[in-house]
Amino acid sequence: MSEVVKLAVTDRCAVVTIDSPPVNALSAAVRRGILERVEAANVDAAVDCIVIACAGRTFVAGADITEFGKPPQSPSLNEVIAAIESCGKLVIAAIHGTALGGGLELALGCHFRVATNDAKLGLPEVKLGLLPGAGGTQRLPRAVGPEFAVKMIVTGEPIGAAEARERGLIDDIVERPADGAIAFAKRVVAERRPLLLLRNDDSRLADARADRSLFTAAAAAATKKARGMNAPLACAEAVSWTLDTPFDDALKRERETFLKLVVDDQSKAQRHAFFAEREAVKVQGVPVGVKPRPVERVAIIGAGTMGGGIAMAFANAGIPVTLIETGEAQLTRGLGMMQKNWEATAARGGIAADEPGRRMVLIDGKVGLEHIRDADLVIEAVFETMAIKKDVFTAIDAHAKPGAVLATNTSYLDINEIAAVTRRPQDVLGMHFFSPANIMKLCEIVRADKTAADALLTAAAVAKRIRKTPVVVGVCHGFVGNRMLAVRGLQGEALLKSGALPEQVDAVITRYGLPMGPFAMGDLAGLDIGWRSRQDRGIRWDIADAICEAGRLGQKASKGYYRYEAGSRAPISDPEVEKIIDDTCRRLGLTRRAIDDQEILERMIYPMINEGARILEEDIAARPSDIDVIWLYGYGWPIHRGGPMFYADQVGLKHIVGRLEFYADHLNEPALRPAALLARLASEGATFASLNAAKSDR
Ligand code: 3H9
Repeated sequence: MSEVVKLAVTDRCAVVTIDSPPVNALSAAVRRGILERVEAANVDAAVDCIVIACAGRTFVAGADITEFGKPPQSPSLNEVIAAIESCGKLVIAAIHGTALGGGLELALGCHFRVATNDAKLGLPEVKLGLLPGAGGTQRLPRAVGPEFAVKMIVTGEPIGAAEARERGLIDDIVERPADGAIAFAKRVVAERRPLLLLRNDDSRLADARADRSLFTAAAAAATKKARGMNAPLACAEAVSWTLDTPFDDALKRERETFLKLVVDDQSKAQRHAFFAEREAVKVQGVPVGVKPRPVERVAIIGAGTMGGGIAMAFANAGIPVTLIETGEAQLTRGLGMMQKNWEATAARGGIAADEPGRRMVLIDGKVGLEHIRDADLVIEAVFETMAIKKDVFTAIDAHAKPGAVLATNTSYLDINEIAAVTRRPQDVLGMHFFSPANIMKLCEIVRADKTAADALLTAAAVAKRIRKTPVVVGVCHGFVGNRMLAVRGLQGEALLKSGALPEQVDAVITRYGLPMGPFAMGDLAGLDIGWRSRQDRGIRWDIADAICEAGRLGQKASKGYYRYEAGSRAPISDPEVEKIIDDTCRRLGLTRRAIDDQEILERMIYPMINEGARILEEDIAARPSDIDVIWLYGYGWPIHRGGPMFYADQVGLKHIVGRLEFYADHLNEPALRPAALLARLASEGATFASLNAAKSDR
């Protein structure tokens, strides 16, 4: 019998314990083990009831995602659940940690469910581009009603034990899962409660069956943000079958849909993103045994938009912060902005009403750099100018305690140069947050030439503690994300010169799935930032510069690549912009032509992939999947497209190399020639996925 599932009988109760670290996923061995143990307990005359519980940190966190796409092995989860349902003895799930996906479906197949107070329950399959494939779309609506079930399944968000109890998803909250379940089972037996299976209980469906509009409205609200994704719509449709399709037929249709989605590119992309995120946090090139330094207090220098956002991220995770400014007025403004921001979240119901106050207590505002002295980690978030950064780091070096990790939030600058002004370059690195820093998940951890391994691990560990996804990158202008963004920006400018208009380029990018096109994004950020940076580096972008020279600096000037009505952020096409583009091109002797959407997509995205390949050649990023994580969590790359490098594999590297060669020739742009790595992978018929596998520690 399988070792990953154990059976012990106490007091006429069989406890089936799944023990398959790290998260008790339902691998073939676990499924087989559950089936064998339940069948054994069922025929044991000394057993009246069966408890299904888990060892370790969590109840079953779902199907084993690594098995998807491989040939199915029996028994299927549906078969395991069917065996539980037909066994005749009382079966109860004892939940702690998380009961997710197939884990919750397993529990829904039991007669009763109890959970510890801190447990979380949900069906997050949609986040992997799937629908629950083992009865979840049919049993959850029978437990909590179809309107709430469709919300849970389409968003994939779990609920806590208290809400699960209130909604009827669990029957009791217990202190210790297995003991609590046994006690609950005994009460059920003593009270002679009927053993009703969810598959046979349609009571919660009655209202929506009588008035289908109740469900339709809930499904429409839940799928509103589906934006080109297949899974949310499939989830909603499957839940609707509870209203008109017999249970077993619906189960069959659910299974068919699951099998269709699991081979869909969108699900493959979302599963790639799941593992890429987890791989990214494994820092490469760190000797075994190196440990992160302890961090209890953090100092953040600069209370502007970035510094304030970073401070909020720490306070959100309960970590005290000393927030430092150069004067009282700046400090008061910064603290005021943070308070307002939290209060707005509380007003929307995002956090409890008393949370803004509790979080503000964690922020200690101070004037003067000497106040960094108690901090284990110092994060500098001042103006993006090398001279200022050097001054600040000289002062940090003078005041920070020995062993403190010293981080700069620079987006572009050379961290080796910044580290060189200190007497401790081994403690200096980059922590590049993305705006708004309290929301965006990405943190590029920039390893400079002399950064010590334990300092690097400290920054990565701290980023995880504040619920960011850390990705370690090397030093270069713009690191990974902004370096690729700059390439896209340059191609945007080139497309305008060829004949495209900003609104056409932006429409192609948003249709692809990014939240904003490059020109609307430029207007939002302010066009003067890039203009100034180009001037500093002696670079000219004729159209972009002409737009700025016309006083069109973006939303703040009510005009940039678009015009904006007072009080509105909605971009409106502006003939004046087209005239600036035409005039500039005429002055340069360029003839503009009609550009189709496919050319725009290729010229926007393939050069980014090419730059990604160069970044890998230079070891600035450790794995192609790290680049994907950066774009997914720092720039809103659509999750169902998996990131630029994953997308490249889907399109085919040979095709991309061919198109880059074509554009390099036709546009006379040598920079578009395929990078050596990209050309090599394409010629070998290899993929970026093969590089991921080669570099993975798995
Ligand atoms: C499903 O259930 C389909 C069904 O409808 C049935 C159809 C028939 N499989 O996240 P962590 C690994 S779809 C395989 O760092 P945490 C993970 O890769 C599934 N592996 O821990 C990592 O490995 P490594 C629905 C999995 O404490 C390690 O476990 N369920 C799985 O921060 C630790 O993970 C979900 O989508 C899995 N299901 O968070 C839940 N889950 O150390 C997915 C995790 O080698 N899981 N691993 O890098 C999660 O959301 C989080 O892992 C969880 C723990 C919240 C459970």
